[in-house]
Amino acid sequence: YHEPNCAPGRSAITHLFEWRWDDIAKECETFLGPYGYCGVQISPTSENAVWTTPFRPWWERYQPVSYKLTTRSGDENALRNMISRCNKAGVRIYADIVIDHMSGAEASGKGTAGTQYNGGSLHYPGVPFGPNDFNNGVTCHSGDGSIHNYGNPEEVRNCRLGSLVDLAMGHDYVRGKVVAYLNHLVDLGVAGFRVDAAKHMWPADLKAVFGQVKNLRSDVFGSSKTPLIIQEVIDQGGEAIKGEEYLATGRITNFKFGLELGKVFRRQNPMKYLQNFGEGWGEWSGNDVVNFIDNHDNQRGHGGAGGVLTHRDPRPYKLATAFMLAHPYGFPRVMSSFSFTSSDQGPPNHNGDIAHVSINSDMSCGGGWVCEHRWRQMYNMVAFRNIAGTTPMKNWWSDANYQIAFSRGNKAFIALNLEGHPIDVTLQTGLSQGTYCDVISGDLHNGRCTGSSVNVGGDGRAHVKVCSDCDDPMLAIHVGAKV
Ligand code: ARE
Repeated sequence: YHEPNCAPGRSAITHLFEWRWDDIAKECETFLGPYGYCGVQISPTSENAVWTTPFRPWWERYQPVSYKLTTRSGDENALRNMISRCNKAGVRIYADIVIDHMSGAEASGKGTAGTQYNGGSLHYPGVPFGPNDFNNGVTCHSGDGSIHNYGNPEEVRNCRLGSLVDLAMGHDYVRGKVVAYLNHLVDLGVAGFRVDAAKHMWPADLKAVFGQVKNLRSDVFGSSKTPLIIQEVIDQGGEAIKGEEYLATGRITNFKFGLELGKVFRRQNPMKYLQNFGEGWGEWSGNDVVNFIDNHDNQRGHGGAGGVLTHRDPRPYKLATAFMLAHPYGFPRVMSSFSFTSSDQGPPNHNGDIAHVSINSDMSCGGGWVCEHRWRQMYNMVAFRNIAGTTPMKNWWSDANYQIAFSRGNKAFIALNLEGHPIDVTLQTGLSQGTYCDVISGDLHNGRCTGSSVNVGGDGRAHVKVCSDCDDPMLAIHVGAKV
């Protein structure tokens, strides 16, 4: 459950938040495959409640009403087609699964596939689930049925998150329906799951569920491969429920990571302390985590927000993301957002139908799609990570509080600067003699660097210059972009 199942040589995923399935298919073929992304976390695949007040918020997708595969991103055929095209392009798909709960108790009507449901009376005939399949006053003791006290694990797991009606995952019948849903996705060719609200389910119940999920398709992944499981457990310290409780069933979302790097790249904690970042900072083992700078919740003030960097602060955000991708610790996820002015606002749309992503001539996106994953500083660092592979961090250098550099063995080298003066010094890069393109300011194109370049001498040393008052105060070179 910890193995990402990437195609060989790939090592980072992106979350294409609220994208349509047909756009993701195209993105796999034209961009993600060629530029070396391992895979995509997609938005929830199950039929959800349709909200009109507020109008079609992004979060309606976190309110399932059945396990039919029709959502605003497309229907089952579009999903199947996308997964198979992405797999052919060498890009894996990780489905966001919402299995802790169904819709809000206040919601009723028809879902995105046209299925009737009623949250108030706990009727979801599309599954079917009924009143006996949910936690109730016998299992939840919070008084009003919702979670208030995160210090009480029983309340967090048996009561409702907000008003979301809470499935009784201890029941064999409920487990069976969830397992069938997950096996359906495995049959379509997914490589794994992001498990929404995992913290709100008992670890033993998750173990029982995933224990019954079949192995991945052998025609795509080889024999006896299990899905990658990314459990959304928000543990920033100080609560009763610990990330550790979930490591038997896969990786967990590392919310400490973005919080800590947010502080560093906002200049609230010296960058030079990053020398032993990762496990050395009290975070979980690298094999147990998925790391990210921000996610679809905390970038807009929902779950676990506070202090994280987002695309709205592009300068420190690009530095933090480059550090994440350059550093060997953990498995990274690059956020890909749509722009918004209110925290409920859904994706770009026409009367509620999600709009296609438009691509500009410089490869960036338009039409309200931010596409951080298409920023050169991001995708070139994905290639840097792929090239670095498993080579350890070496040649650490730090000078002032906010100037650092390190290499990944003899494969790649990066320098980052947030001081008020440039880096202008000769450093050991670990690389062999030659001229390398700085992949932050440009690319290797027709045997030449379109941005700046670095000359490494026969002794591995190079004169490293990094500006201080520029947009991208960093430099990165690797053996894949050697002139
Ligand atoms: C919406 C309304 C609610 C209403 C509900 C039902 O906002 O008022 O009761 O609908 O009608 C997303 C949105 C929610 C939205 C929900 C359903 O963020 O606003 O509710 O969709 O439409 C906790 C959980 C964590 C969760 C975060 C948001 O532990 O699992 O809250 N994150 C996931 C997803 C979200 C999604 C859900 C779960 C629900 O990533 O996108 O919600 O499926 C501390 C704790 C955290 C806690 C955090 C916030 O930091 O440590 O555990 O996170 O506070 O309470």
